[in-house]
Amino acid sequence: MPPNQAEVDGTTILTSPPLQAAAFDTLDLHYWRWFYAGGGPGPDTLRAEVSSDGTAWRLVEEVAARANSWQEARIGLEDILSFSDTLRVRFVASDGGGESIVEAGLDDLDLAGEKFVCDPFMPAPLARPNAVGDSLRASARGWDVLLSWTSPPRDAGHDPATEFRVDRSTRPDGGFSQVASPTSPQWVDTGGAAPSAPGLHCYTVYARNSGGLEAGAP
Ligand SMILES: [Ca+2]
Ligand SMILES: [Ca+2]
Repeated sequence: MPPNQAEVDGTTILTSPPLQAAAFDTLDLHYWRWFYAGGGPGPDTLRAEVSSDGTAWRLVEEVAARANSWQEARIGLEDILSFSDTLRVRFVASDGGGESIVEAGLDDLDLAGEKFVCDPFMPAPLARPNAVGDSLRASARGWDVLLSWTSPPRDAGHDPATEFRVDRSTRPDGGFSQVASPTSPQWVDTGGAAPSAPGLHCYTVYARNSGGLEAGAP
């Protein structure tokens, strides 16, 4: 048989059935290919293409050089198209530009990928902390008010505080509202002692963690 019989003339296309790929986050297309082109004008090519819908095709690779031997290819598809449950792969062997001897072969094709499943991490809730109690101290530093207190200790029924709620009022019997939530047992009320902020300054501090505020906090 002459070598230019039983070889590619024009275009020969091999298309996969639809593949269920929507669940994947990555996919590698892997195969071995044989491509031979010679004896005439080009372009003579072997193209690998992929499609999400079987209609619009995107190029994976195009081979024009004759290898005349089995060559391995492995190409990640996640940057080429979005994955669907109708993903198709096709190979297009073309003898263009006039008769050439064009031969193409494929073997050992597989698609392998990964899906990443991330569950939200839910740490076990802490037991709410002991109270700051009467450890709160206030002192003036220039025109600022420096507050400091003792971080309440952990014991059998209480976990450490992870932050504190600082409330402020202009009278001791009420009217408090939150002004800060520091994570260490101190806070500076900047300008709290300035001439522009005359009058009484009352502060309360409550310990808090993921289990809630200290017992008795409003
Ligand atoms: Ca041909
Ligand atoms: Ca040709």
